Amino acid sequence: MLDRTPIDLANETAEAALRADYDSLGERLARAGLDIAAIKDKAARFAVAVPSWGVGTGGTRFARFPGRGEPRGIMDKLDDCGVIHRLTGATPTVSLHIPWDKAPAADLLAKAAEWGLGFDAMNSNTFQDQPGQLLSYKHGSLSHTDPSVRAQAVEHNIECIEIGQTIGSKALTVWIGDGSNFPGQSDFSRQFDRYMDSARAIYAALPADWRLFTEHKMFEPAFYSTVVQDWGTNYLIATELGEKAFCLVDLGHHAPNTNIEMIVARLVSRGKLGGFHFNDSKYGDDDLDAGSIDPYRLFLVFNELIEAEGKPGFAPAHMLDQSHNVTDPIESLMVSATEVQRAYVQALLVDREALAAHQEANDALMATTTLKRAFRTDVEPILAMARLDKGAAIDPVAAFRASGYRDRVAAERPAAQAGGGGIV
Ligand SMILES: [Mn+2]
Repeated sequence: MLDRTPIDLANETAEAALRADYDSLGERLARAGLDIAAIKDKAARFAVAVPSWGVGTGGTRFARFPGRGEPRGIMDKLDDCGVIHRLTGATPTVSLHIPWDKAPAADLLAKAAEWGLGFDAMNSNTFQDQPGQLLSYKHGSLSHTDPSVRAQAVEHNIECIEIGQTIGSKALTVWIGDGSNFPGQSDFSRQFDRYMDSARAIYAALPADWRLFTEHKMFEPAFYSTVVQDWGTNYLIATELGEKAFCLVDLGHHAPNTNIEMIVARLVSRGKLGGFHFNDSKYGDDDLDAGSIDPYRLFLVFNELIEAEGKPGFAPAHMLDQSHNVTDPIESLMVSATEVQRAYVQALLVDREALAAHQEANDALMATTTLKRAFRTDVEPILAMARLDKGAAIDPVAAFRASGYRDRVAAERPAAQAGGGGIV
């Protein structure tokens, strides 16, 4: 467990300066008609899920360089996730990945309860073969040409739902690696029809109060085409499956320069936005920490979400999904959770009445300046005060380093094997 003493000591030292900064920001916001306490309460309620696989060190196709004290299994992962939530107060749920995180439900629930954690969406895995698995996914899973491979993949997804039901999860996220590497390798239409048949079988097994999230990705592991390539395909899937099916937007799964915030607006307008996998990228996929390259884009995504707040049934799921190759995963996830929360709070500051008026008047300059004004506001005192109120850390990374947690688990957990590749 985490020793509270260093957190409390650091908070005591930093509290007076924080209160001064918070009061000063409060005065500034009040001049714009904004109530800082109400915004802080919203910030405190904002939550983003941590993926269980995120607390391990990631890797690339070339190598993986394990960190110290890497989690040995799901119980260690839940401890690490608990630390992230204890220090940020922003990550109350964990998203499990099956079969990596298989464990008796009672053990999972007991460990989660130790840290005050719950369970977010379940994630199935048909993009790699597992030990003892009968049929291979080398040439696809839910869209495979062989019906028995498709049946195996469907069965696995249903098992994920069943496991999720025992631990209080309410959603299944499906991402498949199916696609093709060469023009002509697959018939696009027949392949998609096979995918839809499989997806319908999974959807039919979904409990009444569950949601199904499908995640699109433009490339990788297939390098010519993927079956669920883009948001349009994803929207087709969610629409054809039914009202419990929604599109999941992973920020890293688009071509560079894609206008993701507009995709978000489109999906919101049709009630099909399921949620997000937050990360950032310079070139592709979910390589980098949320907000590390383009925090303005993250803000623009949240600007669309705030615009949609209050719409019936609008409840997008928030999760981090990123690979940590050179940083301590706990530190990266804490910073990322805070960055996502920051974008949310900045978007709350947008003067929507003024923005709408500028849009109606075709005043492009004032419209964009209205957004920029919110984005430029340093909302750190609001985030830090929300953390302090919860007993979390004013400065999570500093508190984590002072806690000695990494040294302690490094002593308990045997060093992971170096070498090998694989994006995890
Ligand atoms: Mn993802």
